[in-house]
Amino acid sequence: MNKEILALNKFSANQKSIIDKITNQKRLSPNEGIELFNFDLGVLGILANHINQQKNFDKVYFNKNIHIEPTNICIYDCKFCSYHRKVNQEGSWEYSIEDIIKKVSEYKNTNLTEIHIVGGVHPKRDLHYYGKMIQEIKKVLPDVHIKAFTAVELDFMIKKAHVSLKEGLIQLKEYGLDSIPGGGAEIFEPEIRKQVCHDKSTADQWLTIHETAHNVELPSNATILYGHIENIQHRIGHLDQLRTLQDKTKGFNTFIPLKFKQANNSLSYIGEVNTLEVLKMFAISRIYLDNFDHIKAYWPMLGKDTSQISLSFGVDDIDGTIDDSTKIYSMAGAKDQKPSMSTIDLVELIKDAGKKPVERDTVYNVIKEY
Ligand code: V47
Ligand code: SF4
Repeated sequence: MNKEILALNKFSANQKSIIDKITNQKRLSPNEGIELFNFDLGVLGILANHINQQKNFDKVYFNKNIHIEPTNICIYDCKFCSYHRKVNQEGSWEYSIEDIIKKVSEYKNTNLTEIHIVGGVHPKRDLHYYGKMIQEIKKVLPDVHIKAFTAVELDFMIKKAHVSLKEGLIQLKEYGLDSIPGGGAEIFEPEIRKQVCHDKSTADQWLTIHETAHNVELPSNATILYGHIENIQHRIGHLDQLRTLQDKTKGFNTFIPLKFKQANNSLSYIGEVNTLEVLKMFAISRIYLDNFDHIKAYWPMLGKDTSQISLSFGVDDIDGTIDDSTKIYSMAGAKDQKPSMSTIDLVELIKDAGKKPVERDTVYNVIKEY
């Protein structure tokens, strides 16, 4: 770690003790996590980089994946969401299982390793509908890893099938589900959650679904949606609940901080946090979540430049090739309206940041080092 640069800064006694804890691999308390927001961004970068080096060396992971968004029809009304529509509303879509099979058939013999499936919560679709979708995909691409359905989608589809949560997750696993993405977490603090997504699964339900998934050996990811009406206490409270669950189950693969994007939704008036705040959030997540191996910058949302800079602020993963298969962020105003990167683009982006590109599968087995 660059101790000379740290020595150039002036720190309070509390800040010195926090730096000592970080360099001695000791866990920070929630109050110490909140204090991190008062640190200079350069210092946070040095500290986050130090931790990331210990966990991942110079490696930066990516994968070969596509997204499938089966529908944007959703019974809920999250205020930050630019993407959901009601049944028959202009701009709504629903792909049939046949449409989806046609799409995935294009990826035979392409070394695609992951299909990420996330969409709206459709009022008529239960776990057997989505289970059959997964089963059909696996007939075409038997070796692909299917990471599908946020806890919010799972909550609805399992209840609709009238089975217990555990039974529902086991049945989905039998259909071919391999892991669960991190969406739907938003912000756990109940008052803020009520204001930004009042009618969907609660924070406790999100946490219980992930805990139950881990217990039936379905690993998952975790997210936070930040940069809207929450404050830094809410952010650290959220990270703290994730850290506690990870201590218990060790089932989370990676943490993905999702910056609120403002276009075309009911919270547009708030605006967006700037790049400095994005980098701060990555660094603080890396420092606070001492039991998470990986921190991911999701490039279709952040853009390529910010994702590249984030690699100096504790991030060790930039997701995948995507192949222009997601609309969630382009509809919310992401710069890249047709997100796609070739393996060569990803490898160059990582090498140009002075890091070592590693292609991984969804659960971080190494496929190829570049
Ligand atoms: O839960 C919706 C977010 C999530 C906006 O596990 C928004 O690898 C910002 O699950 N601004 C769904 N964020 C996406 C998701 C995901 C994405 C990338 C990687 C992984 C993974 C999972 O998208 C939602 C919500 O938090 N979202 N609207 C918006 N306007
Ligand atoms: Fe529906 Fe998900 Fe959008 Fe909320 S974020 S309205 S659950 S599609």
